[in-house]
Amino acid sequence: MAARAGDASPRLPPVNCRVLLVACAIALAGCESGPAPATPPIVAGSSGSPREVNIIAKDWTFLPDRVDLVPGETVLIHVINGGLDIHEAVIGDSGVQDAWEAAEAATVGSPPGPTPMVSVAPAVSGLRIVVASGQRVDVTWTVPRSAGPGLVVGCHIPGHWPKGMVVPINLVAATGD
Ligand SMILES: [Cu+2]
Repeated sequence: MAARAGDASPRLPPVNCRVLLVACAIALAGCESGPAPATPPIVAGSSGSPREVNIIAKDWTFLPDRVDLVPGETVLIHVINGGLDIHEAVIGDSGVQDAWEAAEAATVGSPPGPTPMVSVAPAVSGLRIVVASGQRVDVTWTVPRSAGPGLVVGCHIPGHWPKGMVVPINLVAATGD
């Protein structure tokens, strides 16, 4: 029964307080015995069952602040642009990021409108997903088995990289197979 304003608080006899304390102690002990993992286990994606990976672009960062990928797995990447500006997710090492930064910087000064077509040499093209504000683009991609450290997700719409639009990729072993 809900207490009404003006009701006197019921006074619990001392024995009930002790029972309550014991119950609390049991509840706390239960929490300590089975800590939940910080992140859920990763089951590597396959071509028939790609693992879904969400990357949210904002003005001027990405969420999450680190992207876990398993070398050789196939992922279905959802890039969601929650910002007001156009953004992109370029996945690659520093050579890939440098190539896109240079190519897109060359478009500065072009008339307003859709991002001009830009391209880089295939060897440094990586994976690039451009997403307009408020939109989502889904891309299925197989992480190269040869993927090494140094991969990041970056945005090279002119001016965005210097604002910090880059998050690291953490190459991990599958933990949930
Ligand atoms: Cu951006």
